[in-house]
Amino acid sequence: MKVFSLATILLCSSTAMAHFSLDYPSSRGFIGANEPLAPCGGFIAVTNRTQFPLSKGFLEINSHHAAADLTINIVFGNDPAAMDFTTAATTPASSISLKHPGNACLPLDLSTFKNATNNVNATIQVVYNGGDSPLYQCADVVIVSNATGFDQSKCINDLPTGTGAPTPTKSSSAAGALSATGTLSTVVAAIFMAAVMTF
Ligand SMILES: *[C@@H]1O[C@H](CO)[C@@H](O)[C@H](O)[C@H]1NC(C)=O
Ligand SMILES: *[C@@H]1O[C@H](CO)[C@@H](O)[C@H](O)[C@H]1NC(C)=O
Ligand SMILES: *[C@@H]1O[C@H](CO)[C@@H](O)[C@H](O)[C@H]1NC(C)=O
Ligand SMILES: *[C@@H]1O[C@H](CO)[C@@H](O)[C@H](O)[C@H]1NC(C)=O
Ligand SMILES: [Cu+2]
Repeated sequence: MKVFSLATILLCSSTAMAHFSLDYPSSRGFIGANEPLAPCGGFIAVTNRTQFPLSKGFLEINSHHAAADLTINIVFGNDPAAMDFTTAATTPASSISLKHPGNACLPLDLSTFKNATNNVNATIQVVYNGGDSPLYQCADVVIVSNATGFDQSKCINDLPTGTGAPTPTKSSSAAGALSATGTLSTVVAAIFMAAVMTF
């Protein structure tokens, strides 16, 4: 496990290096030093909306901690206030435990959410905890049933399918939220981490 903590220190000791980035759908904005600022990493204004599919959507992130716990919240509406994010966080849309650094494609299926219907505006918030402090990124979206503008090719996992890509499991939450749990073996993560470090 030493390789994990060493890697974490190496990867996060530089302020120029992101702890994590939300790469798709487009983030409201990214400033590494501001990522700890809730609710959206220092970005308050709504930006261009990415079409997000009602069912079988995903978020693509790049994680720079050896392991991290993520919570995904969804706030419906055109211009949510900070309080709306706080409210949304009481019924998270998804919880994911990542056991590897690098690219990760996080499934997010909104089809069971009461307020998610065709042409509804929403903001997706990612809360990332890699062991230092909670970090925030947001993406403004429009939920659509026929999301031709959603780029399926952005779903990238650094590890081959079957060896630890995050997999959603239904939860029995009243909000109809999904949860997902990464199942990556620490052995594979350690090998991957070593490769990153020697690179
Ligand atoms: C938003 O979209 C418009 C139209 O596609 C584009 O002109 C503009 O540059 C975009 N703004 C940002 C911040 O991406
Ligand atoms: C869903 O919509 C209803 C009615 O518009 C609203 O009262 C409720 O707060 C919404 N729920 C969420 C999670 O936004
Ligand atoms: C969704 O937001 C866009 C601007 O981002 C706005 O033009 C549109 O009217 C909104 N849709 C609804 C249903 O309010
Ligand atoms: C989805 O949208 C595309 C482009 O807007 C359209 O060509 C296609 O017919 C639509 N498909 C369905 C099933 O509505
Ligand atoms: Cu960090």
